[in-house]
Order: sequence, then C-alpha cells, then structure tokens
Amino acid sequence: MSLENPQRYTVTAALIYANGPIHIGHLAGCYLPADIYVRYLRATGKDVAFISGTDEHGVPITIRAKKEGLTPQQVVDKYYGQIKQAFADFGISFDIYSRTSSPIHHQTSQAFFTTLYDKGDFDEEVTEQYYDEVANQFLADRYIVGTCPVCGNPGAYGDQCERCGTALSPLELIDPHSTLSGSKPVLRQTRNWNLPLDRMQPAIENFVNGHPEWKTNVLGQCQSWLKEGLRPRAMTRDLDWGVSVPLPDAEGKVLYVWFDAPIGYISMTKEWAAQQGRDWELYWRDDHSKLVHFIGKDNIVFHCIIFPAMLMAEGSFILPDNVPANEFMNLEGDKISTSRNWAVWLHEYLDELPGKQDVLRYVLAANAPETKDSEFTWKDFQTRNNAELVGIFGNFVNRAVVLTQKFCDNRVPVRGDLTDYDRSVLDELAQFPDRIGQSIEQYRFREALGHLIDLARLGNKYLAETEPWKVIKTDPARVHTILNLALQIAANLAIVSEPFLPFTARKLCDQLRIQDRLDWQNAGRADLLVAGHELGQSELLFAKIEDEEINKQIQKLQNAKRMNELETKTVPPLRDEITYDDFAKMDIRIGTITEAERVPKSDKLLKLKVDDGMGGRQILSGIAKHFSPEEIIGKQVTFLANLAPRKMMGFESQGMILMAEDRDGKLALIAPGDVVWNGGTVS
Ligand code: B3M
Ligand code: ZN
Repeated sequence: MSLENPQRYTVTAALIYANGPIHIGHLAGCYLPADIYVRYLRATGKDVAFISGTDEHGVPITIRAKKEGLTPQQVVDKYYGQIKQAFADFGISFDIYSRTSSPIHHQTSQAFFTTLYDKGDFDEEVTEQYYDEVANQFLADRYIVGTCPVCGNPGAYGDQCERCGTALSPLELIDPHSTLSGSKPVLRQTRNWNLPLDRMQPAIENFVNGHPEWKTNVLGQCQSWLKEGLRPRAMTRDLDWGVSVPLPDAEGKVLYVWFDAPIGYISMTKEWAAQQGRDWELYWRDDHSKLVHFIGKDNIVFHCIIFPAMLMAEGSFILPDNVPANEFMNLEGDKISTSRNWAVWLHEYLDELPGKQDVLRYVLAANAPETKDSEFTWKDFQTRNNAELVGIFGNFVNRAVVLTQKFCDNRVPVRGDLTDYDRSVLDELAQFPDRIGQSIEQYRFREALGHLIDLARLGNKYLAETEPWKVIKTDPARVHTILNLALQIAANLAIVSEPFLPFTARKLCDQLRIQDRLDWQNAGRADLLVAGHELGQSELLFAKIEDEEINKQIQKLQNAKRMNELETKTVPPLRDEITYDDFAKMDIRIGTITEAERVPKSDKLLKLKVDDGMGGRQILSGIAKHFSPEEIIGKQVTFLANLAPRKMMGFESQGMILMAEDRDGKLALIAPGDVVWNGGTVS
C-alpha cells in the first residue's frame, strides 16, 4: 500500500549515464513526469526533495571514452555539463543535479558497502573470468567479442548477440577476443562479493506484493523476475573505473555500477541538504517520507528489486513507495537510437525552435508512454500545437485579455448578477483542480493534461456562448460579468498549468499581473482577481507552427537516417578471381545514345538506340529508375559490345550498358562524355 498523508516526499529521477547528450525519449520517459509531479507537490505546499544527477561509472562510460579517444574523466566532465544544461533549459526543476563522481558519493556508497560487509550480508565467491594479458586487466562482458553460438554472428558481445538478441555469458562465445588489445583472453580466478538475492527472495516478494497499486507494466516485470527465481548478483567488479571497493585486499576492484548508482540518490540528498541547512535523514529514514523513483522501463528490476534489497539489507532506510516507470517513446515509426542518430536532441530542438520548451513538454506529456510504448511524430507535434495550444488554450486566454483591454480599460471588471449558466460554469471550474491533482497523484499525467485542456475548453465555450463582443452594444454591465468570469478561469489556468507548462504559466501570470495566491489550494476559486486590478501587457502564449518548420525537421531526420545507412554500409565482397584472358574476351566500347524510350509494362527497362560507329544497335538497359529517356539521350556511354544478344520483354538487346553504382545504389555514367569516336574501344 501507498503511504497515506506523507509528511514529505523524496522524488528521484534516474541518474542517466554521462556518456552522451539527451533526447526526447529521456524527457518523456522519466524527467518530464517527475517534474510535473514535483511541481504539483510544491504547488500544494508539500515538502519535496527532487533529486537527480549523472551516473558517471561503469562500462558505458569507459566504452564511450575509448570511442571518443578521451579518458573516462573527460567523458563525464563533458557530458555532465551538457546534460545539466539541457534539463535546466526545459524547466526540469531538480532541487539538486549532481554527479556520482563527487567525494560525498564515493564516501556514502563505500560506507553502505562496508555496513553490508560488516553485517555479513555478502557471499564471497571465486569465479573464473576472462583476463586480457596484454592490457593487464579483467574484461567486462562488453569488452569481449566472439562468435555467437546461436546464430554464428562473429561480432557477438560477451553479454549479448545483437544480431539474434540472445543473452550470452562470455564463456559461451566461440573464439573470444578482447576488444582492448585484440588478444585472446585467458581465464583467471577472481574474488567478488555477491548480494544473495536468492535468499532474500521471500522478503522482496513481500515488498513487491505489498504494492498492488503499482503500475501494471512495473508489476509485470517484477513478477516475471520473481517467477524465474532471483539469483545472487556480484556487487563488485574487476574494473579500473568506479568507486573502489573499501576492503584491504580488493586492489583493482570497484563497486558494481548498479550498486553505487542508486545510492547516488542518497548521497545527492545529503549534498542538497547540506547546502540548504536541512536534515537529509528525514528524507531517507523517516517512515512518514514518501520515496518515489521515476525511471524508464529498462531500469525497473534495479529499482524494484535490487536497490530495495540493498536498502533492506542495510536496514536504516525507507523503501520506495512507488516506481512509476514509463515504457519507451518511439520516433516517426522507429526506435529512438543514439548510435543511429535517430532522435530529437534537446539541445538541437532549442536551437531550431527557440522558446518552444512548453510545446515539447506538452506534446511529450500528451503522448507519454505511460502504459505502453508511444510515438512522437512531427506532424502530431504540429497538430497539437496548432489545434490545442494555439487553438484552445492560447485562443481563450487571448480573447479574455484582449476583450478586457478593449471594453474594460485593461482592468478586471466588476461582476454583476450571475446567470444560471454562469453558475454552472463556475461549478465546473471548481472541480478541475482536484480532478487534475488526483490524476497527477496517481501518476496519470496524460489524463491530467487532458483535464487541463478541458478547462481551457470550458473558457472558450463560455466566451463563444456568451458572445461579449456582441452583447457590448446592448448590455455593457453583462459584458463586465462575463469578462470577470473569463479572467477568473484564465487565472485558474495559470495555477493548474504550471506543473505542465511552467514557461507559459509564468507568461500568463505576467499578463494577469498575479504573483501570489498561486497555490493550488486557491485553484478552483472564482475570486482570484479582484475588480479594478489592472492587467499587464497582452502577448500571445503560443504561435502557430507552419508546415515549413515541420518539414525541415522531418527532412533532418531522413538525412540522419541516410547518413547512418551510408556509414554502416560495407563494401561488397569481391567475386571470384578471373584471368587476364577472361577479361580480354570482353569488347568494351564507347557510343552515344541517340534514342531512348520506356519499355511498356516494365518500370526498370529503357530501350536505347546506341550509335556505335557501325550503324547503331539496340540495347535494353535496367536504368529506368535512375534516368529518364529525355535526360539520357545524347549521353556517351560505355557498353559491352560482344555480349550474346538476348530477348528482354519481347525486344532484342545487343549488348550491355556499363555503369558505376555508388554506396547509395545510385548509378553513374562512366564515359567521360568527350570521346570523339563512337565505337572507340576501352583499354
Ligand atoms: N545509469 C542507466 C541509464 O542511464 C543508469 C540509471 C541509474 S539510476 C540509479 O539508463
Ligand atoms: Zn546470435
């Protein structure tokens, strides 16, 4: 069960590896929902610590370093700053954004390890692992490649074959070699410390089963792990990058990255509390604190099983109350992929669509992969912006403030008697804050956002039905009432939109000139703005996005895909060797195309007439997809002149046009175009 009436909240968002820039999938999966949740909690006056930072250890960092020709330290320094900035730019309102390379983190995770060690919670185990005698180090699974025993892929990794998807262990690879030195690794004995998850299974089951309120995608993964039976897992690794194991005889060993990283939540809370003069222990050791981990689906087992097991073993910390993990967001019909550059990068988005943070926040929240994988498309981005943000939200607010300028001297007008319709609208208004809040508290952010837009819809409908722009001619006092109500709805929007659209909420507050009274507790009221209060400058909250901007983004993605295909395309293998005599048999000549037409019922063939200096000949060539008849007439070509004639689609072909094919499959003419003798030979 979830904790009732918590006194404070410790909210964490995954500590992303500092090994690359971040994209919309990261935002949608974890950071945006966490931020909406936290902003809402703050608006309701709750005591919250919103904790995140970068994960700077583990093989993902060392591999990146090798790829970029940097040291691991240089890699994490480079990406920490970039990532932190991107989150700040999109208004992700962490209380602290730190890093696991900080001294306090090393110290905290080592102390945690020592506590478990001293209590005898670990099992020591000696195993045989691959060792690279040239690089002088044990090899992490990802540093070993070999042939996949299942599909024969010669480039399978020690943990997985990416061709057939099979999970592997390094010992299963055929003909393994080290990616560090290329040498053949040898097996060496090494000692590590295991967390006995097998023995802890009953306690973990108890914990998971105590939370039937968790999301079904999360519970589903937990149950499948538990059903398979938990196995002991080593909490130390033989690696030269990470938090060193705090034991006298553990030279060259570091804490397993999934041991130290979640402890990062604790060490970062300590760091924040020290800055703020607060007591960190309240956020981790008080039973009235609610701990919530926002993550993506690939991190579920670590946050729902392994970290809770560590916390239980340690004994002095609270356990997670909820782990509202999201599924993944796809992009234009394909999985987001850093290596294939199939992504919308946050820093590029802001360069190209400046000032549109809230549009992205809105579209990502509206399509959040809450229960299953979801999809981002630029067309949908445009539609949601133009129809919902501009057409509904922006339009309503703009009409309310512009009409107030025009008819009421830019001051909140005095409200007269209310009609039944007015009262029903105010009744409805009063229900929205709770409705939105409840959806947020249940981690249903899409639904909450739907309610928010419904509130703007209510305002729009109110103006459309009361038509103040017409009534002004006959009944100005009635218009004052209408606009007073409309402005109250706008002020409410400023409050309840803040968790989702913080930049817009700020602009709206400036336009309405409201700074205080913005607590969620006040939302739903119809007296947020008092009569006579002067409004600020009006300004459109959202702007229409034209096709041109969207097409540019789509084009950019397609270019990325093409570049990637080119980069990964390999040179085709050579055919069997031929002798000089084989070659000399070919009579290759040059001629000029004098006629060209499509062959009926064929989308590949062109029927060409080639001037070969010997009276001309007909050649059929499969180039119709690359050249139109018009553009090829008059071009010089090389052709194989002594190929035996054969029939194609009912026409005789007397030879073969020779062309070069590039990596992209595009054909190019190979005659220089200025040979003066048709029928000349190629030698
Ligand atoms: N660094 C995996 C990731 O970046 C891992 C998360 C740690 S959360 C404590 O997706
Ligand atoms: Zn395979």
